[in-house]
Amino acid sequence: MSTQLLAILGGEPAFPEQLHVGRPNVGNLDRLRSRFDEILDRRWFTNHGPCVQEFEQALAQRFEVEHVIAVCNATLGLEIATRASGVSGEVIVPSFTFVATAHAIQWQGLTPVFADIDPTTHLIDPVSVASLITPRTTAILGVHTWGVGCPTEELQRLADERGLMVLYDAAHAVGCTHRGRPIGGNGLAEVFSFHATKYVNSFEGGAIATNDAALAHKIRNMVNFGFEDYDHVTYVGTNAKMSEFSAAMGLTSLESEPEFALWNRSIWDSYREGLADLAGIRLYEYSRNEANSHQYVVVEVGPESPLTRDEIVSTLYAENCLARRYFYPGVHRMEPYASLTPMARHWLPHTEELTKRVLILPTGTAMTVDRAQQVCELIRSAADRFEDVRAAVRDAK
Ligand code: T4K
Repeated sequence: MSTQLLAILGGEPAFPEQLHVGRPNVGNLDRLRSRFDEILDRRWFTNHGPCVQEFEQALAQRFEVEHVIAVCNATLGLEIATRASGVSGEVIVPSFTFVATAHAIQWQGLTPVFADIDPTTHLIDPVSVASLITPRTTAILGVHTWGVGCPTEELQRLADERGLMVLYDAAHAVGCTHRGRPIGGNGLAEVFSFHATKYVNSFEGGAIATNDAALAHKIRNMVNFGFEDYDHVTYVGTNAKMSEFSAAMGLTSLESEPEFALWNRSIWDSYREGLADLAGIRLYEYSRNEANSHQYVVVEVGPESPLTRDEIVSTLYAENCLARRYFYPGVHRMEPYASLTPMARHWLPHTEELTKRVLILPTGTAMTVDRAQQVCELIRSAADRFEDVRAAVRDAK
């Protein structure tokens, strides 16, 4: 047991500086600076410049897909991928996801319909999906949550039987495999995020991956106002282009991905060791048969834990460890969805339960194995003194 008094009980915070979930990984700074200099010298800043082209090629190779179109963020990427695919009416999505997945649908005047998840994998449940299909359903938008591949075969079979399209939100899935292959080629299209907080980042950014040449062509035009060439517009388009500076960051961070992977893995191992045997605490395990970035250190706090998830988050916050509740309270409980589908909570029992249990711990290159061990010791100390901690959390409210 640690002898240091917990900050929530009046001690000094364990960490002088805040530990974040989502501190950006950078990679080789010198390489990044030289890329920036080249861009400035070239005076070519956007509109599918050489860095964006190089980034798209590198990603296509990495994802083992025919076509990759870089975009300015994954939210617009999802909007464009679904729009270019001809999705209409209702789209089935998990509620256990970042709100952007549903917003990308709703923003286009389509209707997201929330499916439940498998409580073990945290992934969209095909049985729940099947129960929600109506004559208005045209697509399923799965999410490879934590970079773990959805049950793609079951979803595709269901979609084929019912005449639906399948697309994937692969925002978490850079550097991850599914059934032994890099995520990127499933369904009609898959959409990745390179937001600053992601494992590989381009400040803001995303990419749409597809093996469908006609769809790729349409997406590429839509990303650039619908321009086919200088004077010729073929679709309603938008501006979702990635800038050269973003692509430079993306390329630099992609080059360092193998180091990020090893770093994250060692931190994840440290958490695994440190949290072992703690009552009611389950670390989400990644399959040893698949590659995973270990970008998400996902902890489930069950009923056997002496402290609730929220009490643990409050304890860690006091120590300057900004653990996060994902994806609380569930998209179906956020507006406008809570008002539009107030009954959704009744068919989402696993989502309702999981959003109360999950917390995410900091990792990435700004973290260290030692700090991860310290975080575990803090959780252990808090469990040992749970009555005092509970009272302190209550008093702090
Ligand atoms: N689909 C899924 C499944 C997603 O998870 C996401 C995004 C999307 C779609 C949409 O992708 P994008 O359109 O963003 O490309 C973050 C990110 O903003 C978001 O990209 C991400 N998912 C989501 C899971 O997490 P917040 O609300 O947690 O971000 P924020 O600002 O609180 O930052 C997290 C922590 O990181 C903070 O404690 C501070 C630190 N931080 C953040 C930034 C931006 C830094 O240290 N430096 C930074 O530059 O949403």
